[in-house]
Amino acid sequence: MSDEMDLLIPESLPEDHRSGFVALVGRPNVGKSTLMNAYLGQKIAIVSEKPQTTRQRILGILTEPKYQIVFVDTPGIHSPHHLLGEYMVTTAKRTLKDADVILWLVDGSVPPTPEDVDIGQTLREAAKVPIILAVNKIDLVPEGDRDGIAAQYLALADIHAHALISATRGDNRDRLLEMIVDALPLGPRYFPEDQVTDQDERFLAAELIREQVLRECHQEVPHSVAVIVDEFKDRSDELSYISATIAVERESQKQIVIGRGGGMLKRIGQGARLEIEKALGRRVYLELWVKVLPKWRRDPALLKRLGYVLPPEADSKD
Ligand SMILES: Nc1nc2c(ncn2[C@@H]2O[C@H](COP(=O)(O)OP(=O)(O)OP(=O)(O)O)[C@@H](O)[C@H]2O)c(=O)[nH]1
Ligand SMILES: [Mg+2]
Repeated sequence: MSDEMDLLIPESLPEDHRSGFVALVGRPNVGKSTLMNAYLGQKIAIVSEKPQTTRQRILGILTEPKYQIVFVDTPGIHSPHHLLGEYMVTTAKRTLKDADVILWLVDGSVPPTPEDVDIGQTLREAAKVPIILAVNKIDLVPEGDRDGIAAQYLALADIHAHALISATRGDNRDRLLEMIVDALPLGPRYFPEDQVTDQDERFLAAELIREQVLRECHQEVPHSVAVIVDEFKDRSDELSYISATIAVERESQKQIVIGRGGGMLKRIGQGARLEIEKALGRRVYLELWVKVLPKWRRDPALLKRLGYVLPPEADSKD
């Protein structure tokens, strides 16, 4: 071991300690956030049946005696139709450049889509680190069809290793984790061992509210929603007060989110309160408001105000 390595690795860690950033990338809805949450054993990133759930880069830090994996969950890569979408795709692509390992997740219950082909192309052009392919949702695929589907994805990029997994049921999740650790470089812990994410409680609360909107509302409404936490106060050790605004793009969407007699907003609030209480480990008093911010997804100033700010660029160009 070199002198330089000795400096990087504190004595308490084994000599072969591995660490690094693992970019979780793929098209929307393939199960990236589900897989990260499964490895962390808690809800770090919100999950929904609808595509384009994750909008920002979210870290999930898994620390074990022999390694520290920093998962970087990213928005699904797609063809964007507005500035928010462009922001999401750029965020995901920038993450590729900072990664030590790329974990490319695909939906094994369907053959590759044009978006998968494009991502394969991007990876062929941009990736300088090992790419591990995880063919997810195999619980939905008859055993005899699995290898055939995997072969179609394997042909799309230069793949270092691959696994057929089910993020929800657990098939091959441990095997995949071993592959990730094996592909990581030797290195120190980048984060304290008890830190699991880079998100603060305000961001988490906003996301858990948005998750309920995704669950309860349909068509274009979930995609037109942003959540801002206006106030977050600890009233005591056991109780926090949170006041948040659900921003939508049009008056008609506001009516849908409020619902008849306020019923929809009440359901969103009840669901979110339970999730936030679970995440924070204390009781929460949650107050929700709904406001129209016209065309916020196309407005650079509003995007910034809502917290959609690009992560710094690693290299010269996207
Ligand atoms: N059957 C099955 N469903 C899964 C599996 N993994 C994830 N899902 C479901 O797929 C849907 C999308 O999961 P997410 O984790 O939100 O997907 P994502 O890739 O993070 O999506 P974006 O954030 O939109 O890019 C959810 O309904 C999950 O429950 C799996 O292994 N099997
Ligand atoms: Mg996600």
